[in-house]
Amino acid sequence: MSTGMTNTTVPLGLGSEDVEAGGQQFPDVQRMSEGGSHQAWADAEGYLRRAQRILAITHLSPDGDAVGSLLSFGRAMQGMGKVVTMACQDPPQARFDYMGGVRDIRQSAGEGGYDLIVSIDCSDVQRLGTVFVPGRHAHIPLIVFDHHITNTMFGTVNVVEPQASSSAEIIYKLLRRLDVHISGDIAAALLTGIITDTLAFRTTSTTPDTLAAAMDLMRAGASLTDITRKALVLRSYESLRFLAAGIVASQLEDGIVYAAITRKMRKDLGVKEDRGDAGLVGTLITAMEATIAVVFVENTDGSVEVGFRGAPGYDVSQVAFEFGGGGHAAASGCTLPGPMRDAVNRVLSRLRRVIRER
Ligand SMILES: [Mn+2]
Repeated sequence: MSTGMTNTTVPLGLGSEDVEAGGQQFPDVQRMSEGGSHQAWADAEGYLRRAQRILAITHLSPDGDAVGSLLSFGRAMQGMGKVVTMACQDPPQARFDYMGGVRDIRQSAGEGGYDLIVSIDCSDVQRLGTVFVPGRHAHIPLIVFDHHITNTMFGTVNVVEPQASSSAEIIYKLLRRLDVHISGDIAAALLTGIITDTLAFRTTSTTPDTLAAAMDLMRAGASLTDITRKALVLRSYESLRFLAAGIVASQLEDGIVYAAITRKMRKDLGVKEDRGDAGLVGTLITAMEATIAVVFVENTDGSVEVGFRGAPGYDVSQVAFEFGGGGHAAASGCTLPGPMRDAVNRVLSRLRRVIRER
């Protein structure tokens, strides 16, 4: 689960039909298949085997699943003799430096001459950020590998499996299909994606297939304890203080626990950059009284980052999607324009409806 699932360019208030129409931006390339169907897998495999120069992109504000899936995919394709550019609009956090090659991830597509683009862990085309330049890239076949239920199916081929715990689990399956050797580095990157998106095998998305993949990756040399500590447990002292202040500032009303972190609060805490919610929303949903947790963080530009968590039985993916974002039933996010007060009011009134209608 990522904390900052955002979508800054889809205007607010779009109905799902509008967003789906927005997904059809590749008129030059016939859409071949959708969903994680046999056909989609076969088509994806065909494209990957034929490709020579691949641009692989993951989402902005990359989390462990984004970084781990991108790196493992990139390394494996390089192992198959392909030229691969791995790209992400925002550089990965330093905590992921233990993964070999994480500094090879570039912040733009470069010149390229690509014959294939691969999107990993992105639910819509906006999540590709500035790396994807429609004028230069829209005519190139695009394969989408993703597990977000809100995926808009924006690729030429869409391997979208919402039941998968993580995109890393899908990439693992891909590498097994392609019969590529899974080195220790690739295994560590894949296990990072699985561990971070399942919060160390604790989410409802964790299945026997997830555990089987993790077992196989441990056998290939990935350390469960080391990765769990580095990718999930350790945090900076600054973010610990942010978390504490957020918990103190939170309120509980009708099963909704929420916190609004203003620019002033961030300044007082010494948090200068826009760095998400430091895990605050994931902490708030651990309150027994909470059915939904939501955190609002005011960005430097005045926009408001919103993160949602739902207790089992509550679906927060649809709410985020309606506000132009996306995600999973249990974890989702969006970005709203300021001011903070308006963003809070709009979201809370919508969430109260979710609770009433359940
Ligand atoms: Mn993911």
